[in-house]
Amino acid sequence: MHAFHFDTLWHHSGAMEMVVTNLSDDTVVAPSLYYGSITRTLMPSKAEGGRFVRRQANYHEYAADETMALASGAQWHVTEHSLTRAAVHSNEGPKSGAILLSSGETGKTFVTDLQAAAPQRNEASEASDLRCGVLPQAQNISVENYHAQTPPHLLVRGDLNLQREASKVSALTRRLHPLVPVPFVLAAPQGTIEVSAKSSELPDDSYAIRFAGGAIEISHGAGQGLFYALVSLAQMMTYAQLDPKTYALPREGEISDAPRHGWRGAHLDVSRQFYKLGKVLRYVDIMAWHKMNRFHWHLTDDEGWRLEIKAYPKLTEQASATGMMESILPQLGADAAGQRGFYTQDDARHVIDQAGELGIEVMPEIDLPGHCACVVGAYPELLDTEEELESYHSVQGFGNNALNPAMDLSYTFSEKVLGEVCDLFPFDVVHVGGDEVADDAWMKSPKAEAMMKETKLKGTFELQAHFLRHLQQFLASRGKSIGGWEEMAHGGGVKTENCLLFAWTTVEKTAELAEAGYDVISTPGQAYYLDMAQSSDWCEPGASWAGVTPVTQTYSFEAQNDSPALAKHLKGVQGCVWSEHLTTMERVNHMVFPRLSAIAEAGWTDAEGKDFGRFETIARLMPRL
Ligand code: TNX
Repeated sequence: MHAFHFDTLWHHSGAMEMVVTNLSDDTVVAPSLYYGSITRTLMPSKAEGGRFVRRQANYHEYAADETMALASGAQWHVTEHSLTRAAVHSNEGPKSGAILLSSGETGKTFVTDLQAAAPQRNEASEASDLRCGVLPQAQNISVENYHAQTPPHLLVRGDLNLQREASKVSALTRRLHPLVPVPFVLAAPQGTIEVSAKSSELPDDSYAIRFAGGAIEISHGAGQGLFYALVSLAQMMTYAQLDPKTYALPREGEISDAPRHGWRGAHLDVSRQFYKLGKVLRYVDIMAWHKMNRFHWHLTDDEGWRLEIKAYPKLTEQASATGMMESILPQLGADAAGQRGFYTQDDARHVIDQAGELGIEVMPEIDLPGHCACVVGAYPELLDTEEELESYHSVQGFGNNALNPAMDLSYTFSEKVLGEVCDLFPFDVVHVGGDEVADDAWMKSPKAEAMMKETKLKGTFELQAHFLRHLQQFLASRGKSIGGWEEMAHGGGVKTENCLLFAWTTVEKTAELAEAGYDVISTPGQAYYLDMAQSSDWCEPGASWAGVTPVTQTYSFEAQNDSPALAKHLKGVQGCVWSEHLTTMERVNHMVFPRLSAIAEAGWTDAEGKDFGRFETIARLMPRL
């Protein structure tokens, strides 16, 4: 979060007004301010509200009076009348800057675009809900009388919480759409449309926006209601700038909105391809812009382990690398040098914090007991030494890649790893995979044979379920629920309490798991796997095991039907981004968008509100990775 927000106003008298809002909890005594601006102060300075300290080229510094105390939520205005030039574009004011505290520290500051003093006002146009550029579509839109030219900014006025949320959504908009003006400013010239907000009895995460009398009023429920209202307004402002023929800001009427599902997830496989921290953060931003709220971070798989675990340093020293000299040879997309990369626990905290600010919980996935080829490569003691090598193969072709439920070390390893994961990730579900163990795994392990004899457990899947039930108990002792793919129900399965399963192999699987009593997230390969090819053309990239998935199929899929079990147990929907084929960012963007936007809309908007034509028009404008 930014501790300060910095707006600037251009006055036609030739003065530039700098307005700093203190978004922190603390009163700040005698702050200074620096910024870089191409519209420069001409010596000698003629400033009001602050004392000119120094300038070097575009660097400027001003100090407040020594007795000045800037309370939390309060604003400090400095107006400079002596300038080298008249500003004629919004990028000619401060581009960057920060508050300098008397302690010598710098306060994190968000800087908006320079605003012109007299915002343009225009006359009206027609009524239609289609001109509100929001995605996912809001549940009820009843507005009219659009601005012929949407103003660049809205002035947000209210308490500290509202100022913080608005500044945060402006910063998010800037990251995703850097070429349009930020939607919300906290100081503006007279005549700028004002936005106010109040909390109300609306359900959690819901909101309403009223446009009337030249002002905008938000009312919102608890949770993310205010944030979602501001994101909707930010989208309307942004798309009115980007495509003014199609989108505009209304002057009259009301939007009321609430999410359809509690879980609106997006998954990212960072094992098959490693994506740098910045891309992961951007993925989280894009999710927030779509009002998605659960990031499923697939951190481990056969091809690479991506999370620092203090108890097992070789997981990141060795298991995070493929290459000619590594235990995992170069796989999909890497040259002979292989691929390496992982996130430190500090990196993970960075993602968790940014996601948290944007209303997103991060669910980590540590894929167990299968998909562990790189793990046993780094720690071969996890294998039963008497088990024949390559005695079974996973569907992806890895030999002996599953931790063996007959070995104590499998439990020690999993508990130590999951213990660190529980400490690191605050979200109450930890996903432990459970998928795609070969159906003959461990059947040639003498240790597994002995265990089966002793316990009467039969075959791979009963052994697997035994192991997973143990993990479920362990996680419960740490106050967490277990998450896993649908195979967690095999072989007798894990307990239905404190458990969330992800149905993926077929469209029917969601209801089957719900009928078996499991809470379930619907993510069928046939609709929501964004690695599936979008057409049957030879040159169209993607996987094919679940068929061809054009965006129309993703968009029209409905996870919910009349099943009473689904009414009780369907917790939401999720898009999965498996990365075997996503070898370049161009491919990622080609395959993930706009299908991820379609899933976001399925998670938020009731079936009656869906309309492919409307969706397609706005989906084109949504940000890419
Ligand atoms: C199945 S979905 C997998 C992944 C692959 C994906 C490719 C699941 C639980 N397992 O390991 O990446 O298919 O579409």
